[in-house]
Amino acid sequence: SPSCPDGPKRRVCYYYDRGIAGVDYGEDHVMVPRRVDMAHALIRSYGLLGDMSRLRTRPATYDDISAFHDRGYADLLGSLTPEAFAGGGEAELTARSFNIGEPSKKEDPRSVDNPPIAGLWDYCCRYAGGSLAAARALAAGRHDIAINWSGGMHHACRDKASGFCYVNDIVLAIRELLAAFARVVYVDIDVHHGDGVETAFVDSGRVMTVSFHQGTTDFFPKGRGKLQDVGVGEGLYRAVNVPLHAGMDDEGYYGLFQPIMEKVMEVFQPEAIVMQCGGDSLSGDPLGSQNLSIAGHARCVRFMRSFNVPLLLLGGGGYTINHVAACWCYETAVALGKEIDDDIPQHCYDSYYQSQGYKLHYPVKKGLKNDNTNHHVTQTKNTVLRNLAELAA
Ligand code: ZLV
Ligand code: CA
Ligand code: ZN
Repeated sequence: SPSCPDGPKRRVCYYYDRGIAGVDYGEDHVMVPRRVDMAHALIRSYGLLGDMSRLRTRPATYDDISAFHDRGYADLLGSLTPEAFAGGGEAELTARSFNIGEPSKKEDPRSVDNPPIAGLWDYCCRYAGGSLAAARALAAGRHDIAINWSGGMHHACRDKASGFCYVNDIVLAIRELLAAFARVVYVDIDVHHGDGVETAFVDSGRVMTVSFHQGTTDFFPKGRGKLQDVGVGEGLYRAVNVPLHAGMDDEGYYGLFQPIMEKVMEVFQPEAIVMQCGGDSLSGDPLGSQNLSIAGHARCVRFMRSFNVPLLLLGGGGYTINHVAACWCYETAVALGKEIDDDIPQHCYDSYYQSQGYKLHYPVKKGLKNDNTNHHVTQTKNTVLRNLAELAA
């Protein structure tokens, strides 16, 4: 029945907008929005579209976006074109002041994290509109799980772009959920720290943010997400950070994720969950150095689903596009409570999966060094659980 903890059925709604697939960060950029189109094509080829409602919505508006973002920044996003930027002058200077088109290494065009892409405003309004509509579907009680794989842009700040993210759809969605639910948990399994979301709610007693991430020296976003960062004021102990070394495997990851999220749910009693499912924590990612399999990544999604609390699933990072698409397709099946075949059906993108033998579940790196010692993992877990116990007291 729908109400049992790991019950097979949930009412799932799904947002997909093909206007996002063609967005181009630039030839040398690692972020490829087409991966969402690839995930969608896979989801369709497995016949999963028939098991979910499709969320159709208008793009987010200027007012939706400026509910969180600075108006000057929203104005810039709404007016910037690649042509105006390339013309130099005022447009370029203003864009750069908001961290758009700003090379971190002078004269190296590849060092631009946040390029002034064509159709920028439209792109932002579409992925943010999807997350807002998903949040509204949960708030209205129309669905148990809502999915937007084009969302999850966790680095965007109130007044600047960061880490490939321009508008923070997660913050917008959480604000929407707070109109209906007393407390919301945010959990982030992208390999990067969810800094934009943590900052937005760092002093909130109603939002608990949890990020698992690579915390090695100089890893982006540098200096954020330390074990000791626990929130402030009303938000004290309501920010949770789980920094990891390179090479984490499925077993070690779940050994942290399961007890920490169990405790979070127990002490905070959220009425809704938002999960950022960035695929750059998967084995072989060119930015991350973790060693998770798709099954290991999805096991975290299945665990959050088992609480039977309204659940918003979002995308995020992930830079081996065939791996990410396979992962988000599998996680869509997990949301639906369906097991799907490992053999990828024939479809428009199937040549992308040749390197993984046309299987959904590709093998993790065998013999990769795991820099997370048992001692370090135990210490991290105990520190986090001790902090969480402060909320129960
Ligand atoms: O997956 O970048 O490290 C959610 C997400 O979490 C940096 N950026 C910046 C800050 C100073 N540095 C170096 C500048 C690098 C600029 C070019 C790349 C170009 C090619 C390949 C990889 C990168 C790159 N950029 C790797 N890591 C970065 C990070 C940003 C990571 C954002 C993760 C976003 C969507
Ligand atoms: Ca994370
Ligand atoms: Zn990431």
